[in-house]
Amino acid sequence: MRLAVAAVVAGLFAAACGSDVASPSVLSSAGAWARTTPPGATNGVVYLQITSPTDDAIVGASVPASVAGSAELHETMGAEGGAAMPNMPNMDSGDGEMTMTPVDSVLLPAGEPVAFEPGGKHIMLVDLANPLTAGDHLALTLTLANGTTLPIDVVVADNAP
Ligand SMILES: [Cu+2]
Repeated sequence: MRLAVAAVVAGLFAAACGSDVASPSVLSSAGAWARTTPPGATNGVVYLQITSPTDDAIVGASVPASVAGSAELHETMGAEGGAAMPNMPNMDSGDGEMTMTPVDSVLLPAGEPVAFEPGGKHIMLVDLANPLTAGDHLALTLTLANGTTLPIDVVVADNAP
């Protein structure tokens, strides 16, 4: 799996060679927020946008134990392109939740903003210690393939800020 990711990163890098497009010089995130959760909810979700100056990948996420037991990189399945068409059948999987699956890594092509957003990629907070309340902040740390970590301040809100 890791080999396959490395191959894709290398391919993207090769494709970008010769381009004069200026890239941001530092890894940055923007608009990080987590959706409020009702009492008793076991999982939370974090959305954000992240841009890397070089080809890289997010390979892990973590939050303090006081927030949740773990943080996972997730991809929502069946919601990309077309699922929003009004005449599509309800994609409800039966248990009332969208179908999503954990992923090992999320590629960050150099200079290209990558969005974690409703209906797509997201960071799942598993086994919440407490409900997420609007206005709260939580500390999320992303780990990159190049070994660096990026601390992100996440604000809790009912909807995208
Ligand atoms: Cu999820």
